[in-house]
Amino acid sequence: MDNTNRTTRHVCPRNCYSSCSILGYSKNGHLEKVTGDPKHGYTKGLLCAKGYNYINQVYHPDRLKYPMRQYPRGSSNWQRISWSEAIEIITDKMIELYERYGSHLSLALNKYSGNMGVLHHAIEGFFNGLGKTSRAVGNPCWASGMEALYYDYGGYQTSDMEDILDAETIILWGVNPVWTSIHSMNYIYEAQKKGAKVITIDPIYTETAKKSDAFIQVKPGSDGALAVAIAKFIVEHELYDVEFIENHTVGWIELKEHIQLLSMEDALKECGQRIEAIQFIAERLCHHKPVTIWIGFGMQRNKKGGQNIRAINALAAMTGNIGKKGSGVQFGQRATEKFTFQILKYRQNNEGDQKTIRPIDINDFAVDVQNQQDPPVKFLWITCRNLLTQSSNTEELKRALESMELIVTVEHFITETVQVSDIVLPAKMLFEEWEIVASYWHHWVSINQPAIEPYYGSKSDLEIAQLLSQKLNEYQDGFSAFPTDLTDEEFIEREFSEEFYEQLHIKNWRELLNGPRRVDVPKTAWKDLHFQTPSGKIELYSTQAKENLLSPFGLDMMEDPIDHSHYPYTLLLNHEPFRINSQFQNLNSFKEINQEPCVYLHPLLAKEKGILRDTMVKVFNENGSVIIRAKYSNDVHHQTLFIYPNHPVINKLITFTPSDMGHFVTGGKGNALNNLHVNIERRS
Ligand SMILES: Nc1nc2c(c(=O)[nH]1)N[C@H]1C(S)=C(S)[C@@H](COP(=O)(O)OP(=O)(O)OC[C@H]3O[C@@H](n4cnc5c(=O)[nH]c(N)nc54)[C@H](O)[C@@H]3O)O[C@H]1N2
Ligand SMILES: Nc1nc2c(c(=O)[nH]1)N[C@H]1C(S)=C(S)[C@@H](COP(=O)(O)OP(=O)(O)OC[C@H]3O[C@@H](n4cnc5c(=O)[nH]c(N)nc54)[C@H](O)[C@@H]3O)O[C@H]1N2
Ligand SMILES: [Mo]
Repeated sequence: MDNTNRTTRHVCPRNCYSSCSILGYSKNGHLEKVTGDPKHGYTKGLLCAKGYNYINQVYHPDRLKYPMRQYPRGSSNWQRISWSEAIEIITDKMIELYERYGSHLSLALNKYSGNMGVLHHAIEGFFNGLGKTSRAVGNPCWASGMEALYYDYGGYQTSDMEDILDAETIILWGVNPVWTSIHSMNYIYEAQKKGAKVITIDPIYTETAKKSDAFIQVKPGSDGALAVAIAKFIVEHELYDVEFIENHTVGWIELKEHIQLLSMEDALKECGQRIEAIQFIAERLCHHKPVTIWIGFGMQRNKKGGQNIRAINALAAMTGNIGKKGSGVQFGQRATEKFTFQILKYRQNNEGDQKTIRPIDINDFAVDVQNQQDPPVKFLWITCRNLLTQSSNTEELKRALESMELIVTVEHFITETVQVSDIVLPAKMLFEEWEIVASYWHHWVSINQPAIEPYYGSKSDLEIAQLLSQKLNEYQDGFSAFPTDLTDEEFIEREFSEEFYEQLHIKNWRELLNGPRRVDVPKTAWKDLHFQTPSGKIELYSTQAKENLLSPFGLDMMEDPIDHSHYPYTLLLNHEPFRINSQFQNLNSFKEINQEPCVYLHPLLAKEKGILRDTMVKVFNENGSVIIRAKYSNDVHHQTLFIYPNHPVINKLITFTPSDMGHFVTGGKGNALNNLHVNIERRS
């Protein structure tokens, strides 16, 4: 490409709060160094340990170089094949299935968040351009929380993190930014220096809790009960914000009546707190304003996850902590996603904008893919997804995959998912392709340009979609509507509208090459106090929730009808510092840190169970068991177990447990991964 020194702009496309803008330095076509981009107004020139390690990922000795075919599937007998052979095998199968079934419904796509860039939607665009196909829908990450926000506010906004500098109280509710969102910590530390008090609410005394001024250790899933207790205290002592409630909420009378019927004693028992803790939080919410509450994604991966988030939203609303600088509920936003998403919109002529999807639940994929009959799914395309490590019900999933006639995975490495595929296609990494990424947390949009030639024979997901389209159109003109004649840059161009340019204060997307831009949205979420709900106000009583057979009340106590006495402990698998989901673990520097997975338990529980420190124990439930080393920890709630580092083998304990919400806004219920009930015993 170039034999001189080059500096190029990139953006980390991983599923992460930070979406860092990166500068790449290359020499003679070799990437030499990466740094954070100081022009990024949120990350301010800093990366994380993984980001600084990108060069080791790009030139990793295990990185895939060429398309390969494994025969038979699962044998590890991989043979290198050419791109044209690969595309021919794949398109031949697509055509064969089309001729057999008279539709493309036997083709399924399972894509998720390995790369969050807009151009990575190309494969979905390609599937759309075929006609109706089967697709993984729903969201494994934040579905129940998003639906809760939808009922309460009608939409999704966050405040800039600078806003938190005005907070007097910061509540980190089920979020662990020291591990999962390190750039946020600088803002939190600064707020602390200015006098803000930070309270962390978590079943684990996390690294974030250790940096906080107060820590409330809750039982997993009991946040709704905790919120009910706090709300009852506020009502009893008439501490609520009458003016805010009257002007900006609906349903207060109904909600107030409802929570008066709920028992304080039950609520305290459920969350395992004393009234002093309740009083402390209530007083912070009412007398030490403004209060910012940050709700993490971890706490809503629970059967009650959606309702628990509604409860926290209600607390913020009844105390008037919304819409003012330094206050608000932070979760995630969609306000910066202003792309045209033209990349998804290439359709067969006769289909217009009709739905082109036969949905398969992404969270219950193992079961739901087998439910699809007439025709059954016979071809599976997996991309940006490590299905075998990031799904529930993995044993069932392996069985489900057996009935596929062709499985293709697009990847960087031989992952657990690649091992059960027939063909693997090597994907470009960020330093080799064009891309644009908008954050779901802060408000910055960044561009990614190629710095180096593609690694050996790797291609971008977009190029792969185009190759498929081209080959299918040789079979029959117009068989695929996905364009084959546009360059990456032309695809980018089509993602921007005049309105989006105005909001970024640029005239052309190439100006992003000078540095990331902030989308012009208010710095404080819901600053205008105009909500997108049917009433235009915060809905403490939601008719929409009621219509969807959920509790209409923003605060409620939810019963769990299942008897967990055989599996009385909750096993948490939290997101870890030296990986993003399943990515980066294979870097040498992290392999040393992420060594043997261990289960952490409270010494009192260990004593009760006769478990000695550092011995092997059995962790089990109705789905199976794992043998693992036990470590004592005073940081873990006494009814909770914590496994660190996470290991795919633990997934066999997890079947899909739907959370209460998610279907209405994402097409599938959330995944209550943190409702993993187990038992533990000495290894006999
Ligand atoms: N047990 C358990 N399961 C979980 C979770 C958990 O905490 N525990 N968390 C859940 C959550 S919150 C999430 S968000 C999901 C994440 O689920 P996934 O999105 O599946 O997870 P990742 O590991 O981030 O990415 C998947 C793969 O994408 C590949 N990849 C990266 N870039 C590209 C690219 O440009 N092209 C292609 N084709 N591939 C690429 C990576 O190499 C990686 O193997 O997992 C969910 N599943
Ligand atoms: N380094 C790193 N960063 C990441 C990721 C990663 O894997 N590694 N993943 C990215 C992705 S996809 C996501 S979704 C986010 C996740 O990042 P976070 O939003 O921080 O979510 P988690 O780490 O899943 O869980 C956060 C905390 O919730 C607690 N928790 C679990 N259940 C409950 C509960 O019922 N109540 C309460 N109060 N707390 C509970 C856990 O103990 C944990 O400390 O991070 C993103 N950033
Ligand atoms: Mo996630």
